[in-house]
Amino acid sequence: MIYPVIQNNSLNGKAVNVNSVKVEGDFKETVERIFADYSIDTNGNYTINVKISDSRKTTYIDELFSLSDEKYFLTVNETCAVIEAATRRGVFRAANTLAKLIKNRELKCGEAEDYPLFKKRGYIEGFYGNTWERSKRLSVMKLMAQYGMNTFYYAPKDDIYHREKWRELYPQKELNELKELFEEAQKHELDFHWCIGPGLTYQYTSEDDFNKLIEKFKCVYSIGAKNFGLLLDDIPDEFQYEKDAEKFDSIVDAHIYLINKAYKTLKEFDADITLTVCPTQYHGNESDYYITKFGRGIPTDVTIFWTGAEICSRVLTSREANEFFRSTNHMPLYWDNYPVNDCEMFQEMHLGPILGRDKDLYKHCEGLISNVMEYAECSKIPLLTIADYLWNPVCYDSEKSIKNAHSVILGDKAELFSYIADHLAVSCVSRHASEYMSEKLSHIGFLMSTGRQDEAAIEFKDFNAKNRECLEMLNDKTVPMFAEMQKWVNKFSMCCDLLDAVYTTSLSPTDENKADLASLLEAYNSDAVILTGFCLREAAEKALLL
Ligand code: LTM
Repeated sequence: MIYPVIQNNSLNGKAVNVNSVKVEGDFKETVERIFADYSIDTNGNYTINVKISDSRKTTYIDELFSLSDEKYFLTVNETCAVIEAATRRGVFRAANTLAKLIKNRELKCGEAEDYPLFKKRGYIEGFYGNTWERSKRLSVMKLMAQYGMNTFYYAPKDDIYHREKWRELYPQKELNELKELFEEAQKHELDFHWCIGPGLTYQYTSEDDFNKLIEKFKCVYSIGAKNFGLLLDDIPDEFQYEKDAEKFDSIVDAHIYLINKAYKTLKEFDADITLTVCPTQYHGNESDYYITKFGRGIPTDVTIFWTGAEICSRVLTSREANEFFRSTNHMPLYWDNYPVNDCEMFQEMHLGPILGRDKDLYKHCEGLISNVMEYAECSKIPLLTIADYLWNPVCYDSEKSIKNAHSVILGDKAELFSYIADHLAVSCVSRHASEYMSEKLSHIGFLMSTGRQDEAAIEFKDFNAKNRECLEMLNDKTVPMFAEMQKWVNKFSMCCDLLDAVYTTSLSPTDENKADLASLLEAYNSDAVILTGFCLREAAEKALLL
């Protein structure tokens, strides 16, 4: 099975064994590069023929009643495969699918028709904390494009030129870095959106501030970017300058004034420029005064970010999205605060799959943009599940998707990794903690209390041996993801010791064993990093009472 799941797939005929390919037709270079990224030789003999056709078949998506530039068809037979699409982006998607099928040895004769259901599918660097390093940025971009995302928003809260020093133009070095990122996004068919967050110090009545803002947009425009974001989240919701308070009745009027003026100026400068805005009320009740007035006060082609009922929403529903549209005349573009783990969440590691987003949400919103963690490598895991959901929400299966994500990122390390991953899924989308460990401990407890000590011993030793094997693997810092997980790995090490002490004390509840267990438990509990759920503490406390 490849991910994201193909919409209509009848590639189920005779198996085709392909070791190398030869590309012919349109976008040859793009397709060859994609195959090279999967380490598939492009000097071979299985022919891949690319045809561009702008027909109803290659562009229209029935479920959406709209055209898409990402739809494609694949026809596979024993000697060649044909890709049909209307644009480079469609060919890009098709080539990734074909490369995955070949790489997984799953290529079979037949046909496939594929297209995404969410229009905008992507991620935003919109978190507080250390900004991603260059190489990590490039690596996440490439991977997410391979798995069907089409959008990237640049808005790191800790890029000083994005927020704190918004008035200052990027120095040449930083501008060059942005240019590289923009070009990389283009290469991978990701729409690049550059955002600015001036609201901490912006004076709405100041012509000077307005001109500085436009100059900043123009500075980034000079690298080729045309999709912009004006973010007014996490700023004071009261006026900071007397002149503003005199001119505007309320803060929302100032925001509408700024957005309309900026949008008009940018559009006059270049009609292709697009604008996304983040309101100061970006979550909650869709029909509150601020957000209703905000939406109705700005042009309908300006996109509005919305995080749902909460800042980090457990669910995103079609009903709420419809309500948002009814109030604001805009479909929301979800700024989905998952897997981000900044601010109060900094002790959590969010590695679980995306959950709780309605299957038909794509009909009621502009798209969904996931806000990532400061840990780029770790973010790849939940992001892969988000990419699956966004491409084909109807067939999205969170368990299969997360399993695939583990194997994409960790290969043959994936199985052992599940011993720590069991504990790292607690977030706004799920409260389930340590499900596997909980099952194990309760079964071992049952065996012990029914006099089956031998069976309990085997099961316990096997379980904690796997935990320790996992721990040893995690101590390999050459795996980029493991290096990022250090504080959770340290706590996992304490967890393994605690488990041994629980077992030893359960078998032999001497004062000495209990004292050892109590001190390990105290150390475990006083480390604020969040790892296991209640089951471990419960088992330890029970053993102490024996
Ligand atoms: O969510 C929004 C629109 N803004 C900020 C984000 O920058 C931050 O990463 C998240 C999660 O803490 N919360 C916010 O309010």
